[in-house]
Amino acid sequence: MTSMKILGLAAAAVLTASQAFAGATVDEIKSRDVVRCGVSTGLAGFSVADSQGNWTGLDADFCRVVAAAMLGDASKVEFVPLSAQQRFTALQSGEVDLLSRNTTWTLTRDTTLGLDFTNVTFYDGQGFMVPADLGVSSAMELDGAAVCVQTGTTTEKNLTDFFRATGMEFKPVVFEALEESKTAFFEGRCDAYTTDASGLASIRATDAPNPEDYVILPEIISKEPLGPAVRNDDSEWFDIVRWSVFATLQAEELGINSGNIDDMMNSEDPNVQRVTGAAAGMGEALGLDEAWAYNIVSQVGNYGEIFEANVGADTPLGFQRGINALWKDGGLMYAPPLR
Ligand SMILES: N[C@@H](CCC(=O)N[C@@H](CS)C(=O)NCC(=O)O)C(=O)O
Repeated sequence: MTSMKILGLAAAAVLTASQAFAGATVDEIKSRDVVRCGVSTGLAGFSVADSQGNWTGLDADFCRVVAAAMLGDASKVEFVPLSAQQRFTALQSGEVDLLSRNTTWTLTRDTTLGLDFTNVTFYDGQGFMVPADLGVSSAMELDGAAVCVQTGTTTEKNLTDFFRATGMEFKPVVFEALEESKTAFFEGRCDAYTTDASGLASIRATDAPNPEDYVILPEIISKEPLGPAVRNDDSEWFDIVRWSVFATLQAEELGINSGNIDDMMNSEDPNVQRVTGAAAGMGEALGLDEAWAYNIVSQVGNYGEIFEANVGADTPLGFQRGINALWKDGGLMYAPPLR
């Protein structure tokens, strides 16, 4: 047999194996009629449940975005709260269909855990929070500090890197549960608390007995691009999640929002028509209804609406868009062409 033929057979075998899996998650979600979405156990602004079990937050909304695209109904989400330590096993074992849980996209997670990151929904970076009466104004003054940190996170690793790189000493005080780590910090068992800057703002605004008593230090010691992840065995599902997120960005870029999308149905602009579904083809390409993006924007909103409602200037977190602005406004948020 020529080497060409052998190669050809090997390629065919690979194709058959991947075809067997293509769409398996999609089929399962369709028959179950609900998307199982892994979220944090409770981080205001990102994913937090109220006493009725209603989840809110940017990560929770991206679960809804995917359900709207896939099932035509943003409410068809089963939220599964997961600690940092539990999250990847829950995805690998099929307990959840996707993670939308302040999870950082890194090389080793992408390559060794059998998962793929689809997008970045929030560009973040790691920082430190200290009690104001510690009298520290820079992370460079933390030599010898006891630092509260959650295990199973990039946070834990960056913390070690930062202190090694700066030649300072520290004592990690490690917790699996977010709740315990916060309690320990607010009870004064650590000099500093470290996590993603978004998490620090959330914890300071919603968990501190008095937010004014705590200071977030200016240094950002890492890159934490946060976004959804799926198992790497179903490219159809991967595409649906990825393009659902992109649709929220494309809608914002075109000025389409939950309030005006019905009027936008009459637009003559082909770019707008591909989002509203007035021009067919995008839904079919994804194996979805042509109203997939219409359902996302009308039921959940465009990216800007999701950002402002959960973490924006008028929320307790009070974030400016910053690097999370659209590319045309000087930020990093960019969707490839929806065409
Ligand atoms: N982005 C980092 C950290 C994510 C993380 O899990 N942070 C903690 C501290 S804010 C958290 O969200 N905990 C929520 C929970 O355990 O439910 C990562 O992906 O490792």
